[in-house]
Amino acid sequence: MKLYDFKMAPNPQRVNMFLIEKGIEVPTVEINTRERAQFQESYLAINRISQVPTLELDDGTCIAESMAICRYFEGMQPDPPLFGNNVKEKALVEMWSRRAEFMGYLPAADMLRNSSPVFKDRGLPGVPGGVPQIEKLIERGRNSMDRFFAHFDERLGEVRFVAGDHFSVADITTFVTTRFASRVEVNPPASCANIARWLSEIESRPSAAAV
Ligand SMILES: N[C@@H](CCC(=O)N[C@@H](CS)C(=O)NCC(=O)O)C(=O)O
Repeated sequence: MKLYDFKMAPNPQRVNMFLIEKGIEVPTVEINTRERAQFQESYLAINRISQVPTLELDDGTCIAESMAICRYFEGMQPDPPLFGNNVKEKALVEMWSRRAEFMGYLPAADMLRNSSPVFKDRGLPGVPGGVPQIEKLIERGRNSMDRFFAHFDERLGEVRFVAGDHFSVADITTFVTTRFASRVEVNPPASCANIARWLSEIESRPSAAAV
């Protein structure tokens, strides 16, 4: 088994954080997307859309998409459960993971990819011919991030972890998103005391070192 990884990229970081929480070690191959390694012929055979991470199983099956990889490991090693303990928890983990991705991760990615010189002509991931940056997406991303922080602060005023009483993959996505947004100097406002409380708890977990 091999994990095609890029330690500084947020989606691989989600998988790495998940693996540390599970106590699972997997050999990795670094695909440096800044050096366009995702577009090499050899990697195209692993992931046709030139994105990281991808997990290659011993039988040659390639599983891409961070959450699909995490679900594979959840099935192989259910403890500790990170996708919820029962039907209700599983649904809540799904709900909050999707909100973290759509309200937080995607706008943060829009902001970075459409503003940073490093992402010039890389407005979307995995497109070999390039995608031009669109300046208007920066402001739209910032507005979405404001809504994301306000909504998650309210949530974390009611519960200890994003999906409820237990640490889950929803916390992983929310944490990686928060760190990712800080790269474009977008941080939770000082008024978000509940996010601050939750962040200090997540930062104290050994898995936070993956981010
Ligand atoms: N939906 C995919 C997204 C994967 C993705 O966007 N990966 C980025 C790194 S975080 C990438 O491969 N970027 C390649 C590029 O910039 O061309 C997942 O959840 O794994």
